[in-house]
Amino acid sequence: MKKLICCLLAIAIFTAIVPFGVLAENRKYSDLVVVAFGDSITAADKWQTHLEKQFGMNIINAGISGDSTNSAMPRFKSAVLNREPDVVFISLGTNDSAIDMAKYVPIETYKANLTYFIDECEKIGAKVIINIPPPVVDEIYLTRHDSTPFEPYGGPNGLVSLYAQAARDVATEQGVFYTDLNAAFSATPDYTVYFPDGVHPSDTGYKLYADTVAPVFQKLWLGDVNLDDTIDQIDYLFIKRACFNTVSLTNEEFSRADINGDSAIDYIDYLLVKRVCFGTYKVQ
Ligand SMILES: [Ca+2]
Ligand SMILES: [Ca+2]
Repeated sequence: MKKLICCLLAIAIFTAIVPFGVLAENRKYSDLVVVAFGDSITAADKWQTHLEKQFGMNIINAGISGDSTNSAMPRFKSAVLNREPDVVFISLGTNDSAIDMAKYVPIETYKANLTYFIDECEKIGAKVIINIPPPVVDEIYLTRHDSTPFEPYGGPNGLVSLYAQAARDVATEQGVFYTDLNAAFSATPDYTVYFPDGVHPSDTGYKLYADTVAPVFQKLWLGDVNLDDTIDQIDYLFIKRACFNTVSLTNEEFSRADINGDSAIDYIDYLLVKRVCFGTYKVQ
């Protein structure tokens, strides 16, 4: 009997002290399958490189130059879904808005295509981030395009702005995160310096692009300390134990545990995650 009590006591102490993660190592960003689905801005593989360094992960480049949501549609299954991704960046829209060209996609079709992409990703459990189309520089863009079809919209960038808003609307309606690259570039003192050919970012432009995407990617996993796609009592206990210094978190686990983003893990973080578990708080 004494032996049994000792044994039960040992188990109780073990489960109280030893964090669940010791038994099965937590997933890391480097374990994720991340796909960037897009056009030439993605095909250049530059904004992804910054993120790969920052998060220690690989991003599969599924960008094809010149693609709109229509022309990318036939390869969506093979380039994205068949890879069974954890995260999909969808970065399309600039080519859709090229109203003077055959690749033009009307805005309602663009919205329907984005909605389809999101739905299909969610069916296989992939998280989606919509990268909002960045602005274009009219003066340079119009050296290669006929200005007439753009006039009702105040120029090419006026039309891109409508597609940017359409993408925001779809993301909001579908409840997925988006990276507002259009707003980020437009908010700089002179965004035109970032687009030497009027459409594609320069190296500093790609850095700004990546710096805008990074916090959104991070937010995608906020609260999910062990990166198992669920925020539950395991995450709560990780945060609580980190708070009491009975478990040490890696840097990336720390960033996912710091719910309120104040660079500290304390009772506010574990109370917020507890509320997420009970459905009374949503990580925004
Ligand atoms: Ca989790
Ligand atoms: Ca915190």
